[in-house]
Amino acid sequence: RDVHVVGVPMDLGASRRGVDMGPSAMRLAGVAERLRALGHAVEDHGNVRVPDRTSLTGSGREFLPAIAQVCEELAAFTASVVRRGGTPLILGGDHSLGAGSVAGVATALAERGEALGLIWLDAHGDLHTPESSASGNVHGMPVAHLLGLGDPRLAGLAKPGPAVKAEHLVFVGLRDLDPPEQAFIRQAGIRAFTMRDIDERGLRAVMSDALEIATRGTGGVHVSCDADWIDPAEAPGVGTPVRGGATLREAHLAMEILADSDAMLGMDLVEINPILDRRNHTAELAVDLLASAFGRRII
Ligand code: DIR
Ligand code: MN
Ligand code: MN
Ligand code: MN
Repeated sequence: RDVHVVGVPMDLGASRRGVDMGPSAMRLAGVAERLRALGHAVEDHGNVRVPDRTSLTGSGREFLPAIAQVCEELAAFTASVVRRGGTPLILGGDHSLGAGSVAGVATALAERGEALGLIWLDAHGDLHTPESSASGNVHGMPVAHLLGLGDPRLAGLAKPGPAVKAEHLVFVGLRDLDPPEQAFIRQAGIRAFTMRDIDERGLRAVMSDALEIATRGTGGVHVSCDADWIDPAEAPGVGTPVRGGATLREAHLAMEILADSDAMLGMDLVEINPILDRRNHTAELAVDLLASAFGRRII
């Protein structure tokens, strides 16, 4: 693969500061070198420009216009990479960036007449609109915007929108949904695998179903991985830890199954918060998981 890495040092979408340092943490953990060692051509394009939080006034949803500008630049990047046949790899940064990364991949696919599948690995649904969100945090909103809901500055980034149809979207790892998100999942018939599904059926079966949903009728799959889908015992350095997540082995197996599928068009690895980490453990884990997602084999 031709892997094109970009960092998005953004923490405007979250309450807690620190995920803006995620891209540095993963670079220090050797992300480019690890992927090169697997035989990929890797180019690191540096970071998308993100305004520093202290240079802005307000909080929460008031950061949406600034986030939308970052997402617009990011969408242009991922679209151009996919047009050239490359694989965009986005290092976050808070998950509000997903409204841009995924929109760009969807735009490039739409130009070939293809729909985009989306696998969202997360403890959370990220399905709020600015109206439904209690926290106002934009990292809780990217999926709604990718479906074409919410604020047009984020929802309108994919051309033609929406970026993703509900039938091509699937969640894996959910364990913390707000009531409006639960209602939306039921009403819109969104396919969602919770931690209970993983407990009961095993990761292999859940991931096979997720891939089946995201590949049926699509030209490929974008994988948006919020590090908080993994259990905080393994991944303590995340913006919003929730107990009861995927184990280390489940997370690797999910990535290995994605690699075997050969369906992945691009990937986000987001919400790494070095301030809350033990040393750089969580970023190192993220880089290990990326190696699995990009085809690392033991034998
Ligand atoms: C919560 C938390 N649902 C919110 N969301 C998080 O603020 O909207 N998403 N942490 O990653
Ligand atoms: Mn999350
Ligand atoms: Mn379809
Ligand atoms: Mn998320």
